[in-house]
This record gives sequence, C-alpha cells and structure tokens, in this order.
Amino acid sequence: MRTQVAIIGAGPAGLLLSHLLHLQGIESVVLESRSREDIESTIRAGVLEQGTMDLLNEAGVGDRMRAEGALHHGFELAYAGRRHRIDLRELTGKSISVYAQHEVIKDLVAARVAADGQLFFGVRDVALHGLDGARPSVTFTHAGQAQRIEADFIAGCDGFHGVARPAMPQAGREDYQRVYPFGWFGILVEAPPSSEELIYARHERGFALVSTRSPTVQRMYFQCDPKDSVDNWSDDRIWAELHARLENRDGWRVTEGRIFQKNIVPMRSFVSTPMQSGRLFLAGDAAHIVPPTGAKGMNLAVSDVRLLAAGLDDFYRRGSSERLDRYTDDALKRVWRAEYFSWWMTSMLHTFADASPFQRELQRAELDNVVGSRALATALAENYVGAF
Ligand code: RFL
Ligand code: PHB
Repeated sequence: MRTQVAIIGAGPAGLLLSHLLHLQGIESVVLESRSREDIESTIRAGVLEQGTMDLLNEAGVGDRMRAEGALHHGFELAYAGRRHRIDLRELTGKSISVYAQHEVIKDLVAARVAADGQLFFGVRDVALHGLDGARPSVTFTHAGQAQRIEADFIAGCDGFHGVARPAMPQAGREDYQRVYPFGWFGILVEAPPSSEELIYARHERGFALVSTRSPTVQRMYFQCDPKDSVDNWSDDRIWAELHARLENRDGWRVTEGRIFQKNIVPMRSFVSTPMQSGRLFLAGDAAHIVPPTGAKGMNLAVSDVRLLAAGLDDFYRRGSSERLDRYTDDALKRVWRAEYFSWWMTSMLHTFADASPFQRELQRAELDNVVGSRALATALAENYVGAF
C-alpha cells in the first residue's frame, strides 16, 4: 500500500489530521488498534476552546457540536464555602463549549467514512521503519494479514502509550515530567445539571469538579489516591465525599442521580522533545500530557495538528519544508503555556498531603488573589479559553 501520510492513532489528533489533509487534497491512511465502537464510546475530555470550535466549524465537522454542545460563558471557583464566578466572556470576549470528546470522534470518523477515507481499526503489531529516509513505512497486522504502508511522512498520533514516541531516535531527546501524588475519580451520573456552569472546588478533603455532558447526564470528578480502586467507593460514599467537598454557605447542593460509570485517572505533566525526527512527527498526547485541571489535552492535540496540516500543505503545494522544519518550535510555544497553566490550576486547587500549614494558607491566599484581582482573573480566563 502507498499513501502520502501514514497516521497512527484515531484519537482527536489522528482523525482531525486525516480530515484536514483530505480538505487540502492530501491522502492519508489511519491505523487504530481499538475498534470503532470502542473509540466512539470512551469517555474522556469535555471542554473545547473557542479556537477548537472554530477549527471544527471551518473544517465542516461542527454541525452536531453547535446543535448539542453547550456554550459556557464562565465557570466557578469554589473554596472556603463560597463560589466565585470567572466571567470568561466579559474578561476575554471568548467562551468555551462542553461537548464530549467521543462525540468529536464520532463526527470525525463519520466525515472520513463519508469521504471514503482509509481507516483500519483493530490493527496489531504496528512498527515504524526507515524514518531517516524519504520513504518511511509502517508495518502492521489487520484481520490476520501482515500489511505494509509506504508513505512520505508518518504522523504519530497514538497517545501517551503508543509506539511512535519510543520509535524516535534517542540521541538528543529530552523528556520533562512531573507525576502528581493524586488522581481523579470520575463518575457519570444520570441527573439534571446541578449548576449552569462548571464548578472547580478546593476543599481540605481535596479537589472536586462538577461538569456536565447533557441535560440528562452529568460528569463529576474528585481528587483521590491514584492507587485506589473504584471498588472501594460505593455510591453512598461518593455522594458523601462530593457533598463534603462542595459544602457552601448558600445552601446549594449537587444533585444526586444514578451513577453509571466510575473510573480513576492518574495525573501527570509530560513533554517529550523534539516532536519530530526525519519524516516522523508526533502530535497530541503522544508528545505531551497535561493534568486535566486546565481542560487543555484535547485542545493541544487540535492545535498540534493544525500546525502539522499547514506544514504538510506547504510541502506538497509549494515544495517548501520550512514550516515542517519549525513544527517542534511552533508547537512547543503553545504546549509549554498550557503545561504551565495546567500545573498552576492543579497546584492551586488540589490538596498536597505533604503541604505545611504555611503552604496551605498561601494556597488560599492565591485563590483570594485570583478572585479579588481583575488582572489575575483575566490571566486565568485567557489561559482557560486558550487566548494565546
Ligand atoms: P488519544 O485520544 O489517546 O488517541 C490515541 C489513539 O491511538 C491509539 N493507539 C494506537 N493505534 C495504533 N497502534 C498503536 N500502537 C496504538 N497505540 C495507541 C489509541 O487506541 C487511541 O485511539 O490521543 P490524542 O488524539 O492525542 O488526543 C488527546 C486527548 O485524548 C487527551 O489529551 C484528552 O482526553 C485530555 N483531556 C481533556 N482534554 C481537553 O482538552 N479538555 C478536557 O476537558 C479534558 N478532560 C482529559 C480530560 C483526559 C482525561 N483522561 C481520561 C486522561 C479528562 C480526563 C479524565
Ligand atoms: C470534563 O467535563 O470531562 C472536564 C471538564 C473540565 C476539566 C476536565 C474535564 O477541566
């Protein structure tokens, strides 16, 4: 088989790249180890920045997002019994949308299928070859058959645990990492929204987040031990913990409902550089991870592939590799700002078991500063909507 760009991974990065390339008249093949049903039902991110919405709209895959996603013009920071609104629209002129990542995946898969795009699901044994030459290739197994794709370029969009990053030549690589001593316990609940906007709450017992998915399904998270097991958490224990962490002076309470999914996610910050080597380019979680507190992961995957698609367009249309050569530098500017913001939000809102009383007071003072200073609230809002 022969194509222009072989794409490994059908997450937001791989699928959107394939779709953008198609709009530019560039051929690609997407290889995904999971099934279509699996990628279309895995619950992950929920918050889309305005720039992500704009790109999905421009690329013609925003119809369902506009109809079913919920536009949010602000969110709340809750601590010490009080809720404080961060008015995103007033502070930045921009808003965000809450639209589940697996819905974005469904829209992108539908667009690729409608355009007769080549997608292979359930592939095994993906291996990369010839990365230094002008003719790299990928071998894999599909439906029991050994296959080989020759390509001009390979895009590693296969997430944090994929094969593309480990295939990079090791000389000159630099990885940056921080693993947090906590995780997030996530639940999906059958209930109406408890609040019109997302609530990020800091409490002595730990962080909690009230988010949403639809008028009938809600998404909530609370800080937990990353080694804990969902089996230790009965529904009653979960609700007691959420009520405790969301306690407040105005009598507001989170609305309970049937919990139909529980999971625990670890938290890390990670950046692997450079994001390219020869004809191999990494995009999204394959190159970097942020803790979810800043809601940046999927948005970064989208901004990486926007740059990569533009670089490939220049290469094929004008024969210029200048933009491709700059890909790592261009992508990392945004990546590091998002890394900083995600670390900041995480540090400000979670409890750290080893924090001294002094550090705990500083954390509260920092929140007082953010909600009390228009300048700091604006900086927070600009980062949250991705206005950089
Ligand atoms: P993905 O989505 O992990 O997709 C990679 C795909 O590659 C496949 N794959 C392989 N395929 C072939 N061969 C191999 N050897 C392969 N190895 C892996 C995988 O099966 C998969 O389908 O990476 P991508 O495209 O870079 O997208 C990144 C985002 O998924 C991620 O950053 C976000 O989900 C992070 N995130 C959030 N991001 C936001 O922008 N806003 C949010 O509100 C938000 N909330 C979250 C989040 C992530 C969370 N979890 C579960 C970590 C909330 C949570 C709880
Ligand atoms: C979500 O709805 O899944 C969500 C929202 C905001 C975050 C992270 C996750 O910061």
